[in-house]
Amino acid sequence: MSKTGFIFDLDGVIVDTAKYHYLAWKKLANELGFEFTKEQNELFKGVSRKKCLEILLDIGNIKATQEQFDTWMVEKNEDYLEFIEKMDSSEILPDVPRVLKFLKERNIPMALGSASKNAKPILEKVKLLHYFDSIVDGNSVTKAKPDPEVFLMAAENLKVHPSACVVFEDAVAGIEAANIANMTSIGIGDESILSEAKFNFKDFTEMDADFLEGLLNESV
Ligand code: B16
Ligand code: MG
Repeated sequence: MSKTGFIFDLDGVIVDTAKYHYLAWKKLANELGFEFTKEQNELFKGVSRKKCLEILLDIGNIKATQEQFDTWMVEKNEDYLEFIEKMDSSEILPDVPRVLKFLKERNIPMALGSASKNAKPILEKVKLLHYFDSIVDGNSVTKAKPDPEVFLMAAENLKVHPSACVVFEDAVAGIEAANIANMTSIGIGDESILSEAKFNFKDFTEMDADFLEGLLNESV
């Protein structure tokens, strides 16, 4: 079937916000008296803010009251937003604009499907918001990936059948969500980690126009 709707994850696909999430979580961990490594931050990719704090507190072996938990969530996000404030178009990952332009020129409906509650301001900062017909983010969904809710909602908003949708994802849970939604999953990143994806690319520089044409014309 030819593919008529395209859904993009945000962190790890369009921009690398993981490094800012890391710095903000590390600051909180250090304040609470323990270390948080870049390797541990890998567990946080594609995971909701609340779930991330639960994992962080497990790492530090810290029991929190509900009030402390809520305070730390706010504190981490405020620190994260300070980094976001300084973002500009130079932080867009390689060749993302080329792919967005290619699809836009062909009037292909496009959506964002992200766990982040900060997705819209980030897209505004890097000046890519205008490409998207729909933004489905952490504010719109109740179930986290690998639940397919985020992508099914995006398909519905685009008015495209799920089986005619393509999803670009950098997280294992996101690939799983796309597969459960019966969409064409495309892994962006390490192929050995994203092995469940239908197609794999290290990044968008490896994805040529023929491949994209192939998706549109049902020849791949
Ligand atoms: P926020 P994605 C995810 O983005 C990040 O990968 C993950 O580390 C973060 O915790 C989550 O967004 C929520 O972000 O705190 O901004 O709501 O990959 O789903 O675009
Ligand atoms: Mg991601």
